[in-house]
Amino acid sequence: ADHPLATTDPAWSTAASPLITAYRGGIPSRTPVWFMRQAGRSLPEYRRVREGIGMLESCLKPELASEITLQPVRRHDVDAAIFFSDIVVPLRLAGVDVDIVPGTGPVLGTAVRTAEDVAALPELSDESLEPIHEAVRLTVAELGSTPLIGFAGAPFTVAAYMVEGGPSRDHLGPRTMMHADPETWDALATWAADTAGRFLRAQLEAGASAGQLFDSWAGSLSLADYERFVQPHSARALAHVSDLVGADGQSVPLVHFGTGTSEILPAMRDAGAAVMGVDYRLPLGEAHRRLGASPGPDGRGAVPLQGNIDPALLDAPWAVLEAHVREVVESGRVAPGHVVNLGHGVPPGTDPEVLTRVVELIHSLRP
Ligand code: 1CP
Repeated sequence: ADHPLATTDPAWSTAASPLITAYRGGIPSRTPVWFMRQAGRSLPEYRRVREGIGMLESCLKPELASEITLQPVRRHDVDAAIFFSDIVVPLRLAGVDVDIVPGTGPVLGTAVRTAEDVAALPELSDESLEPIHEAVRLTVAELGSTPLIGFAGAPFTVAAYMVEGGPSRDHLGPRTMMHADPETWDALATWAADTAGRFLRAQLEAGASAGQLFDSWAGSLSLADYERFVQPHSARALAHVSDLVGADGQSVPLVHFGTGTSEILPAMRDAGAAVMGVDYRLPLGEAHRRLGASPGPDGRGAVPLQGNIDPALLDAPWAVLEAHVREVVESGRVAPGHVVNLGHGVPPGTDPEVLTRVVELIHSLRP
């Protein structure tokens, strides 16, 4: 049976918002836009509240996480908030020894490499998710009809950090493990899928209106490896929340995103999310064509798209950036729905006034 979410108060309903309308393939009242990594170092107000507080620590203080989530909405008038957290927060909540090192990213106390390491991983409990519930409740109470997007890291991307013990460029460790020790890989990716699914479900049950699965590094996989070793686990993570329905009785929109995914986009869609995020490497028209050209096992072809302004152009002269943004909006018209975003996260050095101006431009273009 479908599981209705808590936010059924019509005054707070986000069902008619431009974001949710476009995610469902409808025509929104204005062209929706938000930015991956819209909260964070590009904002002086973020740097101020984060002073002297570690990254993971700030994710686990509900008032602070909520405040940081709201900052870019106030400043840029974007059409969604994305919950301020990180893909390794559920690992920390489960009891895994992990930290986010400034200038580096997630680092584990000990890498997870053997069957024994995987068997010893602690389970993420419902009680440990309470700070997440509370931060989301505080945030949606302030957001009103602006939707909050919850998220989780996909099993491959999270497992890549776990096997390597930290960031890596080519993700050799997890890619070797898939072939050299497929049973251990399967157990690790299953753990990562259930952990991601519970983390995402906590955010949606507490009031988030949509969810995004970040498989940021899936582009380092061949299509064959993606299909065999990754897609079933991403599908398992998404299945944790596929029974959830919003205030309008329709299922909660889920977005699936990675970088360098041009060759695996249809296979990623087949993991089950309703919307595909597209990185800056693939024009939206081509993404639409590739998805439509290979309808998956359930017959689904082209789907609503999210993307894909090249983050590099945020630092280009305005006339260059403006032409690019107009082209992205124009090319998105082929899809059944389009939410404008960047092709990856906001670079930390971005001038926030440029982002505000990009939002104004997008809102001035007919949906
Ligand atoms: O001190 C700081 O400000 C640290 C920088 C930072 C921030 C602001 C990290 C460390 N994580 C975050 C927040 C974060 N992480 C969000 C917030 C919401 C928003 O988008 O505004 C989100 C969605 C994430 C998710 C995340 N973390 C991803 C997936 C998205 C993506 O950018 O690809 C990944 C890969 C991570 C790992 C991570 N966390 C932080 C860093 C620097 C990294 C990448 C490290 C690497 O290069 O491998």
